[in-house]
Amino acid sequence: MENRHLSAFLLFALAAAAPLPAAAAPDNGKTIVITASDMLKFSVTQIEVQRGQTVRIQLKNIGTMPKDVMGHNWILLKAGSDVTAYATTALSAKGEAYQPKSLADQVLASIPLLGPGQTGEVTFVAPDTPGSYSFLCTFPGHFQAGMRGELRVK
Ligand SMILES: [Cu+2]
Repeated sequence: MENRHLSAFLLFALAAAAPLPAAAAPDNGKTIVITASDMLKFSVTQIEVQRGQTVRIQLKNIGTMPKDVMGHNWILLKAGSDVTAYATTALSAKGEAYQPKSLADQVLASIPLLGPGQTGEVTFVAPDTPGSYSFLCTFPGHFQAGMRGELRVK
């Protein structure tokens, strides 16, 4: 009897702890799939969203080179951030996977560094302020080679 009570309790606890159904994006949500390759390019460099819209970004590293020489991430910065300064600081933040903690307050959303064949994603709510928001890959040399783009909030 004790055991039955315990199992019932455990089942309840497991159900309560179960994650919510996959990031239930509302009907007005938008999903953008971006690929990144060994050619130092994002497949998508212009994204348009409505303010307050739920946005899901999926980044796929379709390259084959090892992560430590050709990793890719996706960092979206807040309005007014200096994207070049962020990229420059990130160069020396290898220990933080090129996402400098000292500038974390400038980041709106991010997908951490991915190796070949890996996929990452992030869901966020688009800012209420219309305008242009920069995104970039901060693996050394990639932003400088053009791995960057713009999310426009309308
Ligand atoms: Cu990259």
